[in-house]
Amino acid sequence: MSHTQRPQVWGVLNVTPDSFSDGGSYVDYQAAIAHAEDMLAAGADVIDIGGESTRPGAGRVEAEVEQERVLPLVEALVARGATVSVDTMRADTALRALEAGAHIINDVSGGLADEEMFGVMAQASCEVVLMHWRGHSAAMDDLAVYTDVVREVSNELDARVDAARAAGISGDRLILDPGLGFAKNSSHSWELLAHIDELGERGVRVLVGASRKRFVGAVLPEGHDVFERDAPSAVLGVLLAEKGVWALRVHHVAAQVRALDIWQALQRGGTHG
Ligand code: PMM
Repeated sequence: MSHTQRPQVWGVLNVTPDSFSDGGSYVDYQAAIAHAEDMLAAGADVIDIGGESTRPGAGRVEAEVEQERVLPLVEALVARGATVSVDTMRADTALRALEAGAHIINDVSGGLADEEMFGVMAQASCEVVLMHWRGHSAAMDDLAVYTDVVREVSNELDARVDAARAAGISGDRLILDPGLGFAKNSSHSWELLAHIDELGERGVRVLVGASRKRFVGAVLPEGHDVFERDAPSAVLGVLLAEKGVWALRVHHVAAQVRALDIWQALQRGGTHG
């Protein structure tokens, strides 16, 4: 079935020195705010702020460091009226982010990294992203072992949904994410995307973070610059919209927003503008 509903666009704000495609660019507070404002002006629905890199092989940062990076930005962007998501696996960071006004907690570990996380989420009324995850970045490439990646990711996400509900987080607050590149090689990620509609069949919203990832690069010429992945990522975002994906987490917001504009113009029969 082909879908026509426009997905949300979430702009990535990595406040880390070492994230994969944008590490170091926005560690400075003013640079981070300026980038967030650019993304909002370009049409981002949500700014997703992360203070801990999750690229393959990355080590953990201290909670205090993560919070020093993230919390001032949450406060500033909430004060500007933005919808703010915080990308964290730590319950304490999530709690402080919610106190600072964050609307969404994006836990790439789906509540597995910190046993206090679901309790914090249950006490709040925020939206909750549960991503498929098998282990911390330092070890995750070794965990990319599946016999049927679509079924296993689906089952493992179902288990997280059940655990979240049991902890008191209602299903309508949940957003599921297949966790592309997290304990997945390129073929795993492509296979998951080809079957992404199956994840949506349980009636829970689906978020996808494909932007600039390795598996996108695997289709492009060797030696390409990471920024050359933005246009292909935007095309992929449109194809995922047709498959009913509810939100796209992207680095280049303007590219994705324009690609969706073109898609909608085509839906309307070329009456755009
Ligand atoms: N990917 C990264 C970080 N956080 N959160 C969600 N929900 N989904 C993702 O796919 C995801 C994420 C990887 O790092 P990046 O910020 O460099 O894309």
